[in-house]
Amino acid sequence: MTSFILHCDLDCFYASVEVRDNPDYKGLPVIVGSDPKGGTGRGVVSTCNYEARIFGLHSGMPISLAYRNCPHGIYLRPSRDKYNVASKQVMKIISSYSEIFQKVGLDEAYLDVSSVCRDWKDVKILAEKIQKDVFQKIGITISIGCATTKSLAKIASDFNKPHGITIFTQFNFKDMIKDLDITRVPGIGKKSKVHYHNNGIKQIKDILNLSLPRMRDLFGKHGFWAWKVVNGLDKRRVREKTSGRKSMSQERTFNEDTGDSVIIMEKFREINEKLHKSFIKHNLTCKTITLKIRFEGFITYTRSNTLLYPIQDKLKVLEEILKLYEEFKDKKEKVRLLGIKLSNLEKTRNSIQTSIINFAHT
Ligand code: TTP
Ligand code: MG
Repeated sequence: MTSFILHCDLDCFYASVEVRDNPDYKGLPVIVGSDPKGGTGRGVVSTCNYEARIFGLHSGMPISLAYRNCPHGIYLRPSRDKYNVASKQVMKIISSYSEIFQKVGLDEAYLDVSSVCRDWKDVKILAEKIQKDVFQKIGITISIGCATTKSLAKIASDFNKPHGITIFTQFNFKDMIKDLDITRVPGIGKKSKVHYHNNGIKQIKDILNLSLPRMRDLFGKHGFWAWKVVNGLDKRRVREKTSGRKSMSQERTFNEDTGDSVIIMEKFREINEKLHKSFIKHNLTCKTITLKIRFEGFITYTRSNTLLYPIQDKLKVLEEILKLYEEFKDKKEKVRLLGIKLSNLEKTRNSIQTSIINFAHT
């Protein structure tokens, strides 16, 4: 099944919020950053709008240089509280379009819409709807990239900024990315670029022309990753929302402290059974299992194990708990309380509603 992944990135985020709140700035170059002090200021540009980018201004540029290139710009100090509020509002809107949502920083988010879209036409309609929704409700623009993997979706969102929607299908993505500079590949920055350039690799097509073993020979793990990205083989999943729940736990205090291993095992089973029921009900998996054990005299220990893969199976959870319990089983003291906590929760993939949301008509 084809995955449909969206990467949403707000356009010149801080500057967009400033222009929204001061309509007089519309159409003028707006720079958010430190005080330029007439060209002698220290510090850098946090961001600037696209009107300012025409003058060569960009994030991270010394504010003095920005001022020299664009003295007539509107220079503003950042109002972070305002940006935090706008970010929360935008994220709420984006996350309402799919349960599989991952926020990255203040102004980026991934959405897996595989279970709500049948084809790329649906994906486009959905992206347009999100874009419109954000603009109407929050008053700022967003660019959206749609592709089969997270990294390709990220490259796509940057493809046509601002206020763009770019779709890389499984059929056309190589053609769409081949002429881009290699620094568009997430992970290839200014430093690693030099190494690639020294080997004659400047555009994405130069990577596409190499085999995986060759890329690995030349650039090690880094090359392996870049090759996977441009060939659409980045398998990372969009982290799934867990309805805000971070962990699930249950604990039981024995009516009487006990050293009886049969009673202790029975209690572990009972707690695990209870947790498993909630797990099934909420379609959750966990990666981290924590044992809590309290002995007589209130001496309490917790021990955790984080697995490489999420689990839901109740026998597997019990097995992990018993492994953690090993350390305590020969203790002389009697046990007063036992607890299990499951954390690092994710929604299971098959739990995502398979019904197609008829977003085209809402
Ligand atoms: P970005 O998404 O990198 O940039 P942007 O949203 O301003 O512009 P674009 O249209 O290219 O996406 O960063 C998001 C916000 O993070 C940005 O508005 C300001 C802040 N930021 C800094 O404060 N310093 C920085 O160096 C960068 C890159 C961003
Ligand atoms: Mg942005």
